[in-house]
Amino acid sequence: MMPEKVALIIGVTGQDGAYLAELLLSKNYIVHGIKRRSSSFNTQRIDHLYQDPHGDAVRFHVHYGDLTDSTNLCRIIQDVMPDEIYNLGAQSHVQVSFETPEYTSNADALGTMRLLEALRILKLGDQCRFYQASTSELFGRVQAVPQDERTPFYPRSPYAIAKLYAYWMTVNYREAYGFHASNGILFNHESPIRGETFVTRKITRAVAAIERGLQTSLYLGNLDAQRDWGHARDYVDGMWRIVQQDVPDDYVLATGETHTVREFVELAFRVAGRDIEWAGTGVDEKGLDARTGAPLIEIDPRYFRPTEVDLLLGNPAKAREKLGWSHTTSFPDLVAEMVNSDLVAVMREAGRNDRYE
Ligand code: NDP
Ligand code: GDR
Repeated sequence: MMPEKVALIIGVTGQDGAYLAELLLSKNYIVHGIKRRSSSFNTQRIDHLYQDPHGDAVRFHVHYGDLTDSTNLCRIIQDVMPDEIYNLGAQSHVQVSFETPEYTSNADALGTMRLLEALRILKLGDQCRFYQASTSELFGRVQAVPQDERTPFYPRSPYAIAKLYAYWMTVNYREAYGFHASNGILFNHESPIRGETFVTRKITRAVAAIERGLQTSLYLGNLDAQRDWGHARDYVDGMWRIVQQDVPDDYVLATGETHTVREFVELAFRVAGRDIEWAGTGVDEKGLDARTGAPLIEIDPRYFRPTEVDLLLGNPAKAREKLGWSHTTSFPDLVAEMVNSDLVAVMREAGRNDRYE
């Protein structure tokens, strides 16, 4: 058994927060998370980890907080006295960041500064390790293929620009004040609990709904974007490994494979037993059911971004060598797990679970 450590996860209600909380609890950590107040429930991904706070030996605690509120962050850190902070909190949707650039900068850029500054004010910089959720979006208009820790950044959205600030603040607190602060530059990672407006989950939910007769077609944007997609479960293990290193540093986590959105669509429908044929070009392109000719995929220009990131392909050699990390879930297994999970989920939501579980 490892010695008992205390971790604080900002963004514990998100996809990665939920997987990381599970991982750390399995490693005997006491885990604290920060959740935002919301008018409807936002804790579905961590409800299974909930422990009655009135009981003995509670190991999972959730506090109300927000990256835009420095005094709240300072107080929580002072109360919790964490050994490790994982900053996974963010307005994390690239397209939404074009609509909300000020809020995205406040939460994603200044929020990171607030956490680092709280550690400095509380004089905890030498005892609390810090992980920053940096992103392959930093590479944006890519300057080299594949991308690694030395590839120059060229961010292409308010989200990526806010994350660039957070990346450099993390490096700066490491260099200026000797913090154990590290960036994980993570390429896209997905799972059955991925947010439903990211393209992978949007596709797998639609495939399931179409398969169950609850929906006829799906509108998408740029089908030719290429992403290096892995499974979130593998990536939270990488985050933990980064924080355990004696010397803080920055690491790319990626699979080293890239696929188009179009390939993701084809594979997801194939898992559900349908083949897609493409017809037309540009915004008139359609994905047709190869057997019936029914249009399953249509293009909606609303989903095109003002500036796109065309091709992401990571080189995880440094993580492999120094952290002993590599992904374990293949692209086809990831797609299959997501589609199969959504086939069950959409029927449960429609109140028809008895027929499919
Ligand atoms: P999610 O969008 O699923 O989760 C984001 C989390 O941040 C949620 O818990 C959300 O709360 C919380 N949050 C949002 N705004 C604030 C705020 N103002 N104050 C406090 N918390 C806030 O993202 P992922 O789990 O997919 O990603 C985790 C982190 O990793 C993010 O920072 C993301 O930008 C980054 N990243 C993700 C990658 C991926 O492919 N998934 C790749 C590279 C980086 P709520 O539930 O209430 O919305
Ligand atoms: P991304 O993920 O922008 O890479 O950011 P997303 O799944 O939103 O987009 C991937 C690619 O698919 C194209 N696309 C669509 N995207 C969405 N959301 N909806 C559509 O209908 C659609 N059609 C085509 C996009 O144009 C894009 O090229 C994710 C987030 O998790 C970030 O927080 C994280 O930093 C990066 O991954 C790495």
